[in-house]
Amino acid sequence: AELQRTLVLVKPDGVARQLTGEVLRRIEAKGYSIAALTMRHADRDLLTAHYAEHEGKPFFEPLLEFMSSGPVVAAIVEGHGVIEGFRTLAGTTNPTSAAPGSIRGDLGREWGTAVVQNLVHGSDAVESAEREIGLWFPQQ
Ligand code: DAT
Ligand code: MG
Repeated sequence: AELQRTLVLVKPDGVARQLTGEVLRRIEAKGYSIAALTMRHADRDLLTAHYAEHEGKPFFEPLLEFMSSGPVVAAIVEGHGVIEGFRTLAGTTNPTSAAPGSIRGDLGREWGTAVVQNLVHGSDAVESAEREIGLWFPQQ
């Protein structure tokens, strides 16, 4: 697979639950490289741009509320096939049905909130990865 970059976020639930190290450990254990790393408390403008594809959906407002509820850790992760590879490490969106062995499957659960809180974000395509990296790491 081609050498790629992806944007990974440890979401506010992951940071609050002290799972940042566990997420980064799994990324590094897989053999991917962390090329940049930062912690920040995202504002509405950044999150609206980041999640533009979901604007207008019923979970959009709860998603922005959740994502701005605390700091997130953002990373640029590099590796061959890393875009698909990190999404496989993360597991499917809903932590209830995410496979055991994945981050969401092992560590996530449902909380009965209007938005699914699932610990991590990973870009889903080359174009979205580059767009998202530009938002979170404007200097890269
Ligand atoms: P993913 O994060 O797996 O790429 P997504 O891009 O479809 O999933 O959605 C972004 C986030 O929004 C997701 O991580 C959790 C939340 N979400 C998605 N679909 C949802 C739904 N039907 N109800 C509540 N929250 C949802
Ligand atoms: Mg997505």
